[in-house]
Amino acid sequence: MALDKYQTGEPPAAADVPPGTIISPDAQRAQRVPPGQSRTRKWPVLDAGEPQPIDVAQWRLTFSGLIDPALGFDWPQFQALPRTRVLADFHCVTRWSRLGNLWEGVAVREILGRTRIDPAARFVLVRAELGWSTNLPLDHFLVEDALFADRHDGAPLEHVHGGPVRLIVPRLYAWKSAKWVRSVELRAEDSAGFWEQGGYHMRGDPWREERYDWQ
Ligand SMILES: Nc1nc2c(c(=O)[nH]1)N[C@H]1C(S)=C(S)[C@@H](COP(=O)(O)O)O[C@H]1N2
Ligand SMILES: [Mo]
Repeated sequence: MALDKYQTGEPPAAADVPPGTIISPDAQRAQRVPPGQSRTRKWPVLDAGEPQPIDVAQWRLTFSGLIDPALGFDWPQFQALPRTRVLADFHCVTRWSRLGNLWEGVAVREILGRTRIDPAARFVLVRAELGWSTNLPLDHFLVEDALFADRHDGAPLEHVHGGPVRLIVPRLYAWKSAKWVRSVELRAEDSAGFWEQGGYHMRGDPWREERYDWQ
């Protein structure tokens, strides 16, 4: 389903989206395209490598590090969690932005509300299939519009876009939104992920053009 009505570039009104949808702050701006970005209406596929299709019978999402207790979800357990819906823009550091994505899944807050976070936790390291990883500050992860998404624009998330489940962190560049997500570790110290080790920014705010750490 192509939800073209969300791709006008105009800020959506609450009445334009399904009831209960969180409209990400970026999508509420009058000017929705961050500096140095260009709009695309297509949805490019971008990754460092695509894993084999994932059988949900083998799928698992785990949370470890500075939390007590650690958490883990298999597919039926994940599907039984309370759901959320987020309308958000998606900004790739290679300079394309796709506006008006309707994501559905389970909020990061919903999951981390089920454990106790050690006050020393300040960063997260997110790991995905094929050893890929990305890091971000914990306070940028615990926002109300960050979620583990299994649906996009009304359809199950396609494998090439990270299905069955990917992370979506709408307020940061899209490389923080790990496709084929497997685990999350809460940490006291920051630890560079796959592209961060190659010089990409440890935070990655598109409105500050935090593309590379040397900027
Ligand atoms: N596992 C994994 N997740 C990833 C990547 C990757 O290489 N591997 N690339 C990131 C980058 S740079 C972008 S722009 C988005 C692209 O998501 P898309 O292919 O669904 O457009 O995924 C992000 N998540
Ligand atoms: Mo990207």
